[in-house]
Amino acid sequence: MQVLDEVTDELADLVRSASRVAVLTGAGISAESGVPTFREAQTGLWEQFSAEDLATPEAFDQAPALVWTWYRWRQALLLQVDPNPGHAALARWQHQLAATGGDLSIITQNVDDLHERSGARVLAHLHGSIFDHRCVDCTKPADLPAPHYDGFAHPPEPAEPPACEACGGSLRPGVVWFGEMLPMNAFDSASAAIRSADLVVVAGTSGIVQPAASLPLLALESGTPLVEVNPEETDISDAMDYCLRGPSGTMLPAVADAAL
Ligand code: BJW
Ligand code: ZN
Repeated sequence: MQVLDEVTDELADLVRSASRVAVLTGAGISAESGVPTFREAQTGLWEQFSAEDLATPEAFDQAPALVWTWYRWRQALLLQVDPNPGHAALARWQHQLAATGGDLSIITQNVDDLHERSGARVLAHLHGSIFDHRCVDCTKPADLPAPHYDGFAHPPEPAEPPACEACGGSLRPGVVWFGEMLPMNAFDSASAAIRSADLVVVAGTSGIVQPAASLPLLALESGTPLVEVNPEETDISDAMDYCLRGPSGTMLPAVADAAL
């Protein structure tokens, strides 16, 4: 494994020769847009909870207003921020490969839509979307207006989730909580993209949460090179061929430029 603080000629050659690229992204890629990562300390109403405490079906059962308001506030914040140069670099690289008969598959654990807003197509949202809602009882999807919160200020108090129009059950966000299955289609298409890639990039994830963290390791079976982009060492750094130690907003544009 090589730990790098810039794209070397060797890595640039590898990137330039890759025509089928799979990229797994995590919360770190949205950090430079002003979105807190999952394992950062919480503030406001949620100060005494970790995000892991809140992202469970049990938390929603026991404290629906607290959990619901957390998601509505996070939606509000997302609506007030923009994609950053890391998202833009992946979109640019994806368009460039598509124009030359190649492919770049974005597989994200993020529930935000910042890849899409940067002009990229996302193959798989492994953990769902924060902007989708469905009934906990009858599973009917529901459209809601944008939240009235200011995402840069904390709500003063928790609000109860709205009721489903069809059955009166509670609405919940369309995300995947701990202990829940990932959407099968997303997981299968992500596995296929990694198995058929000739380069796999992992950006902005701690590599802690399964089964997403194991997906890039499928590349080891075929000897496909693995590149990590992260300012910190992670749980999956040891499996990487190259670790670019720096923020994705700087490192991904450098990687995408090398592909030109
Ligand atoms: C930067 C940066 C910059 C900062 N540039 N980088 C096997 C072993 C052990 C446990 C399990 C196992 N298999 C399953 C489990 C249980 C569980 C699990 O993995 N637990 C772990 C805590 C150990 N997994 C599940 O429950 C999954 N379901 C499942 O397995 O179903 C099958 C099953 C069902 C029932 C019984 C048994 C099996 C579901 C997991 C769902 C995860 N959902 C969440 C919440 C989504 C909704 C929401 O957003 O609220 O997804 S949890 C949270 O973690 C979120 C994220 O997508 C996910 C990953 O986090 P991520 O993206 O890596 O963020 P961080 O914050 O951890 O890291 C940020 C990184 O960015 C850091 O490395 C920074 O250094 C870096 N960074 N600035 C680049 N500028
Ligand atoms: Zn319902």
